Formats: sequence, C-alpha cells, structure tokens
Amino acid sequence: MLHEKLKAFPNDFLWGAASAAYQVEGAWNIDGKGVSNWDKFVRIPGKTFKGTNGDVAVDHYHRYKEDIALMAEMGLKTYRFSVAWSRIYPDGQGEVNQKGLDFYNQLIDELIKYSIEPIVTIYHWDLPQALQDKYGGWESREIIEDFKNYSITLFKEFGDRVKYWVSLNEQNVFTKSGYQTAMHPPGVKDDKLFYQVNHHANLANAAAIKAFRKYVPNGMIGPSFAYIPTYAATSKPEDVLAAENAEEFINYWWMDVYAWGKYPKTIWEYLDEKGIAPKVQENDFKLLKEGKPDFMGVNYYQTTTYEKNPIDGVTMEGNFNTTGKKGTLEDTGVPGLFKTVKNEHLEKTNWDWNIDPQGLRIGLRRITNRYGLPILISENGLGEYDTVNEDGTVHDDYRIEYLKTHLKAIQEAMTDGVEMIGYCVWSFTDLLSWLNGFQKRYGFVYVNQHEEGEHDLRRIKKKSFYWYKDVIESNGENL
Ligand code: BGP
Repeated sequence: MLHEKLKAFPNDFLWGAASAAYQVEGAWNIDGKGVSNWDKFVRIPGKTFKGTNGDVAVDHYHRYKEDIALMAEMGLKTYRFSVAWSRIYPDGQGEVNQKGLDFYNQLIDELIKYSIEPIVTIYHWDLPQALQDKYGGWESREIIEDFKNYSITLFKEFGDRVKYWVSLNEQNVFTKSGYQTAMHPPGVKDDKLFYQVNHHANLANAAAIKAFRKYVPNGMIGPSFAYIPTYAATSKPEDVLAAENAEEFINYWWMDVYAWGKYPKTIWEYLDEKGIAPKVQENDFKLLKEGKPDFMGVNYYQTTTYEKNPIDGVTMEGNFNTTGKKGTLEDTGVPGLFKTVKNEHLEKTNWDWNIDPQGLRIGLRRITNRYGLPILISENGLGEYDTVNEDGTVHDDYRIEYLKTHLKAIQEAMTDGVEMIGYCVWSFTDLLSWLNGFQKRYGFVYVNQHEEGEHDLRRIKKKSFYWYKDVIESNGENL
C-alpha cells in the first residue's frame, strides 16, 4: 500500500525505551537478593562473550536516579523495565524480601516524579535458581503457582501506580535458547522437554493474566513476543510452504495460544506424530482461554527468509554470531520443514541481524489481521559497536537511521490500520548483551563499561539521544 499522507502518531503515544533487570541492575547479591539462573550460568566457562556477567552490569541499581534524570531530560514518556524475581523472593517462593520491593517502589516513584509511565515486565529470563534446583523451574507444573503468586505480589504492591504490564518476555527465545540450542540456562537440548516447558510457561502466563483482572482491574497486560516475520526465498511453492511452516512453528505456535488459547492444528499434528507434543491436563485449555492479553507486546529486530529443507537437511546446530564478526552466522533449519537462507536484499548488522524496517510493518499487519489486538512495541533497536571520540561525543548516525526507518514503518502500519500503544527502543542506556558482552551496544546513553580495561561506568549522551528527544518533542512529526 502506498499512502499519499501518513496518519499522525496519537497524542498519547508512549515514546519509550526498555531494559531488563539482569542486563542493567548489577548488585547481584545485595540487599537480600537470591541467586538467579543467569547468576549461575555466566560462571560456567565459555558461555558468554569473554566471560562477561551481570554482577555489576551498568550498576542501575545504584544509579537509577541518574538514569531516570537522563530519561526526563530526553522527555521519555515511558520506561519499560523488569523485576528480578529473586530480589522479591530470593528462593522464588516463601518469604518476601522487603528490600527488593523497596527498590522497585523507589524506581517507580522516581519515574512518576517525572511523569514517565512505568511499564513493568514480570519475567525477563532471570529465574530464581532455587526453583531450578527444586523442581527444574519451567520443567515442572509447580512453576505455574509460584509464578502466579510472584505476579500477584507485584500487582498488589505496584498496581496502584503501574498501568502497563508485560507478563513473560520472549517466551519463544528463553525456551528455545534454554532447551533447544542450550545457549541459555539451563543449557539443555531436548525437543520434547522444550514443548513441555512452553506449555507450562503458557499456563503460568495465563494464570498471571487471569489474576491481574482482579488486582489491577484498570490496567493492561500482555506478553512480549520476539516476532521474526518470515519470507519465502523464492516463489517456488516448496519455498513458500517452507516459509509457512516457519511462520507457524516459530511465531503462531506462541501467539495463537496467547490470543486464542489454542495451538495451531498442523503443528500439533506434526508434534504428536513425532511423540513430542506437550502433555496437557483437563482444564488447561480453559485456563489458557481465560488468560487472554489486552495487547500483543512485540519485540522486533529482524525478518528471516526460508527455503525448503530436505528430510536429511540442515539442523539447528549452525553457529550463532556472538562475536560481532560479520558473516559468521550459519544457516539453520529443521529437516523436512524449513531452512534459513541469506536475504540478498537486506543489509546486516555486524552481528548478522537483518535490517528490515518494512518487515516490521508486515509483521504488525499480520498480527492485526490475525488477532485484532492493539500492539505495544516492547523492543526494537540496533546493537552495534560505538566509539567515543576524543571530544567525548558518540556519533551513532547508523542507530538514528535504523530507528527513523523503523518508526516510519510503524507510521505506515498505523495508516494501514494497525492500532499502536507505544514504542520502546532497546535500550535507554547501554547494557549487558546476554551472550555478546558489552561491546554490542544499543543505548541512547553510552556507558563506559567493557569486557576488559578501564570502565568507570560514566554515562555519555550519544547523538541519537538528542535525535530521539526531538522526535518525542514533535510527537513524531520530525522523523
Ligand atoms: C531480546 C531480549 C533483550 C535484548 C535484545 C537484544 O531478545 O529480550 O533482553 O538482549 O534481544 O539482544 P542481544 O542482546 O542478543 O543483541
């Protein structure tokens, strides 16, 4: 669709930025916090880039006032952050740690002081290790009750001031990386378990959303899904079918459950045939249908292109680029279903992520047409190397270009009829990239934190900081 005139951004559009507890807070063992799965995982040699960890991260725990003052200076309308479950319940269940609640209460109050709308993510991957040790974490149905109780604690404590909530961040990523590729904790490769874990996560998500209606009746809640829209490599029907397979397997398998409380039929048949469909109990689908979200949270970074993968074709074993050496990403696939291929029409980042603003528009339209839900972009951004010049400036024009083109695509999608709540750039300050260390940077604010050498954690506003400030001030008119 080509439009002569684009719709303006709504007046209450939430111009924002996002982060996650483990990636910014640091203070990993302070004020009663328990150990999380990531606190443990990063200590296993070879798991993260140059062994980086979030022990200090960017020390947001101690510097949140400084960071929020910068957000206020920028004019940010919303800040999405996550709560570390192990600060609230050091063992994941049982006794509440008051100091953990205090920290987030102070953070929320500080945001409100500057009229910045807090968006709270309940779970952004840092599971209390005690629950992993006790019953295998997401591997057991026991997690449903514990996650619900933890969520209710947050609803009761913060629901008077927090309207927008994200339940699970990227369930598709933390389960795939934890149980298919073994790159995240608990570092397992087991397809059957992967689907079972997902079923538990779906139930936990629905249970929390169902409870939310009681405790925060005027609030809005939804999951954040890592949406990677699919393209077919060619117009050959077998490639188109491969892309359809991928869309169903890597996207609809989750989003259908969130929006409709049921799994896509063709995939269920396939998994059942293979003996790896999740075991379900009576009433599971009742709960899934009772826990429907108010919006679809979308974390968008790229699209992927697919072609036919023969029955003896490539597997998921290909190399994933966590070094920033362009061209080291390898194609992967599921034999008999699909295989990734390079899209010659798209530029890539140094970490081999496709840069594709129109893909965002396509994805937003697919969600709108399929589910009819409003959309919150809970993450979008560019991870790149940044350099501080001798005069102390950071010229991240490539980031400005990335964000500008994605915002234009959002505006086009809104003109197409997509209902948007807001846009959270990943990220506000630089932060720890789970597997890629501190060299892969996303922030509007540079943080002097490195794998090696001098790092005093000082904050430096990048060029993109001033650019986004201007975009917010003009409510998107100065794109
Ligand atoms: C998303 C996560 C974020 C963040 C982002 C960038 O998948 O929700 O936590 O890390 O991706 O990814 P990366 O740090 O791997 O570049």
